[in-house]
Amino acid sequence: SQTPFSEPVQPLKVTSPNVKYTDTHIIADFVYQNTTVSKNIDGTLEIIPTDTKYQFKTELNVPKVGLMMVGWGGNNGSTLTASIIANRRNITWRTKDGVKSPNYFGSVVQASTLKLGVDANGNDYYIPFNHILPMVHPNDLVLGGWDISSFNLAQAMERAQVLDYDLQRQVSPELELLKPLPSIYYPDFIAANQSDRADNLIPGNNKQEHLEHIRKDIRKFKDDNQLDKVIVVWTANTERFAEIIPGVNDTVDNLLKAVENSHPEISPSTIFALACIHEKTPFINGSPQNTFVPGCIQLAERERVYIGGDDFKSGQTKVKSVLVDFLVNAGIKPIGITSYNHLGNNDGKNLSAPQQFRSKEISKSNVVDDMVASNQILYKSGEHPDHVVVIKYVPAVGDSKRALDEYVSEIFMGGKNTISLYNTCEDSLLASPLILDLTIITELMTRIEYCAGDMKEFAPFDAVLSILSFMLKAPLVPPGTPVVNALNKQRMAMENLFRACIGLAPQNEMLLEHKAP
Ligand code: NAI
Ligand code: DG6
Repeated sequence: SQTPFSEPVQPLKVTSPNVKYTDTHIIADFVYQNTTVSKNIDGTLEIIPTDTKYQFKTELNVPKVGLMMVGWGGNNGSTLTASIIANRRNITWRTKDGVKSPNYFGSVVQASTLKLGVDANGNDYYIPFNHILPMVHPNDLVLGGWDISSFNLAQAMERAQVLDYDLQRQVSPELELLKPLPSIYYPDFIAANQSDRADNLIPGNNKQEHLEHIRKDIRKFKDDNQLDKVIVVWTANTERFAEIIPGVNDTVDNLLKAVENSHPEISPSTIFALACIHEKTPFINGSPQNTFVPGCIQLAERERVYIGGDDFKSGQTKVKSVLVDFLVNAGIKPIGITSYNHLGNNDGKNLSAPQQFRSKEISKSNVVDDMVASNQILYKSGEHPDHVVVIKYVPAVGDSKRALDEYVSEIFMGGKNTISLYNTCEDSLLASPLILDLTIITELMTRIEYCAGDMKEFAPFDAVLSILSFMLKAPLVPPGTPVVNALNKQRMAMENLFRACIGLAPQNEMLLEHKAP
């Protein structure tokens, strides 16, 4: 098997009676402190601090992991593949601004740090995010996937027009050897304007046979590359929403029956998700459509296979999930949020069709709900800011998306505050690192188990991986549980869970050592 391209990272050793190390695992005792609040009949609050004991067991060995992308030949898929090769081989390239070298900027796991604690002088001590627990390095991922377009990855990279020519030139020979597997194409689910690239298709119209075909592809990829695990990420075109029809996709049995009957409302992305679940392979949806119809979520829960989604949260929405959080927490009341985008890549072309735009409009529109609901001083029950999302296809700007936002807020004594933002960047250079974060954190989660209450043995987390929310616009959460959109809370959830796995208390910024030494 292939020698890893990355340097191994020594696992952290925490000195604490709450943490045990074996040759293969870290086992940490953790007390989850919370507060339950309820309202009495007389309107007073009943407030009870709670302590729940957990044990977290994390496997230390980093396995050999394959990443299979659906839509591998698209802008994100080709950009990520070329960039990983550039990083692996440390390829530098010339631009009019000078010589550039590869990096993983934009990846939380690879390019951000987290505060571990304080040093002897009380100064913050930061470590790379990916040192908190052993994680797979992107350079070591074995890449593969499917596309309805037959372009090899070199042609796909050229078509995407994202990376500089001098870099393309150098990675092309290696990319030419990579060719997406044929995929499933149900024309009704993506824009009609995509039909001219659909020349790499699994034959026939039988959806059960398509599902079996994808299962076989995953198994073969795993065997051929001697992989321990595969993670599949949907970075293919945005599909229209599937209609939720009782008797068709509302339960596991109905959904599997509907696939057998090739029901027209079963989308390609749902077929991929089902194939992955059957193969015990985590599946992440980077687009906005409702791939995870109720029957699909139920199957993932039943089979205990991780799923995550929906829709990469890259630029405009990430800023929104920071800015609205800031405004509302500062006691300022956003009343109107207007977001325009225009872009000229194939994603923009696909989104120029009304049904595909509608999927994106939905995922971009719900992102302020939890922040609005958190402040009953500013917003009465049911009150919500006006929120409008516009996307236009302008081929001339290519992958360089423009995002214009206006936030109008009500301030002190009837005043108004207007913030305008203008953001330009290559869309795929923001989205590609998110594919890595989603893959790496999902893989890590497959190595963490927990035990609490009267559980007799360790078990995996809920199949719906809400811990991935930081990277996703419309986070999928276990049915009946709250959705968190605020970016800072999403990051805290990740950091604190991983801290708990090595027996450390959640991060807090009280800095008592400086205030009350
Ligand atoms: P793209 O249009 O360049 O790539 C999508 C690829 O999927 C194409 O190569 C297409 O041939 C392929 N495809 C379509 N249906 C397929 C199927 N059933 N099976 C296999 N392949 C299929 O789009 P891009 O820019 O790479 O984005 C991919 C997805 O990620 C889009 O849905 C987009 O909305 C979403 N997204 C992108 C973000 C970004 O910043 N680039 C951010 C958030 C989400
Ligand atoms: C136009 O909105 C195209 C979309 O695919 C977005 O570029 C993508 O969803 C990123 O959106 P955001 O809001 O996270 O920047």
